[in-house]
Amino acid sequence: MLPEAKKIRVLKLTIKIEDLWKAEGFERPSQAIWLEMANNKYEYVKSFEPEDELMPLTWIVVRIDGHRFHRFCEVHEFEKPNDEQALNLMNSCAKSILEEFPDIVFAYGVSDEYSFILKKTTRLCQRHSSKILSLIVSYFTSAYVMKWREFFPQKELKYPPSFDGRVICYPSTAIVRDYLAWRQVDCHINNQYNTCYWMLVKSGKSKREAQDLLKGTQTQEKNEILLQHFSINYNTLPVMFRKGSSVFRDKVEDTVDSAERGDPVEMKVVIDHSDIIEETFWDKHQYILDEEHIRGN
Ligand SMILES: Nc1nc2c(ncn2[C@@H]2O[C@H](COP(=O)(O)OP(=O)(O)OP(=O)(O)O)[C@@H](O)[C@H]2O)c(=O)[nH]1
Ligand SMILES: [Mg+2]
Repeated sequence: MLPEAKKIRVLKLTIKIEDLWKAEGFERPSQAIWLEMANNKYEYVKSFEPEDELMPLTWIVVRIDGHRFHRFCEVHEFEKPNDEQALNLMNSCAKSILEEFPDIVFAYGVSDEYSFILKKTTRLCQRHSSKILSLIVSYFTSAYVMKWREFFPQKELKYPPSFDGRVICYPSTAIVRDYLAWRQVDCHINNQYNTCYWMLVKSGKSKREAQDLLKGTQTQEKNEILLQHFSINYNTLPVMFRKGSSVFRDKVEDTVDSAERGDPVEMKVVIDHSDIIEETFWDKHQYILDEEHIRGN
């Protein structure tokens, strides 16, 4: 449909040209033909649209990140440094995305960010970058709003959250594994720092004092601060805080009934907090990033 302003312009143009047609003794063209001619005249504007088809046969990674979530978390009084319910809400949105888009094979999330990996052969949105990105960002954001009450029944959502996003193509599985390792190392570094920082602040230190105390400290020293000052063994903190969250399809436990019936193994989307840097996870779930398997589909 043409917007009103455009319709009026087309109509004015029609009237003027109609006079010319009449003066030359021609029949008045039908409105449908006229609109088609007008459309051809304006169609050139499409040539300004950028070509944004992503490289074929590359893993597509979409990373979304909460926009100004520092403020969003303050306004909604999230627990510091980790709000379990807020993280569960993020995970639930990611799970919905995997359930909606079969070509997304894996997702990894921490804090206010989530990365989604699309299989190499995906033809989702004909691999148009801006379409894929806007689809995932908008789906995640509306899921976040829709599910808010489920995770925060006592808290009002005070203003609309928003997420930004980017798309990156990786040519090999090894690089995708490194990408995920990078995000999980980041999760560890930030979580360890934030846990120490907020324990120091909650115990009465000023924010500046806490920052100064932690400046230049290594992993081991931070663990010692936690143990000596607060009797906290970092490794016993909830695994979701330390390792982040992975979302992927996994085999549902075989039931006796289904095995007896010879049913095919059912896959369902699960949320997990494994170490995804080590081989163990990938040995167990080879099918997730298996290119041969993906090509066979
Ligand atoms: N209290 C609390 N804050 C959180 C939690 N998860 C994320 N945040 C906040 O969200 C921020 C995420 O970091 P960034 O993405 O770098 O910061 P941002 O404010 O979202 O800024 P932009 O992404 O650049 O728009 C953290 O610095 C925290 O302030 C949580 O579980 N609890
Ligand atoms: Mg953010």
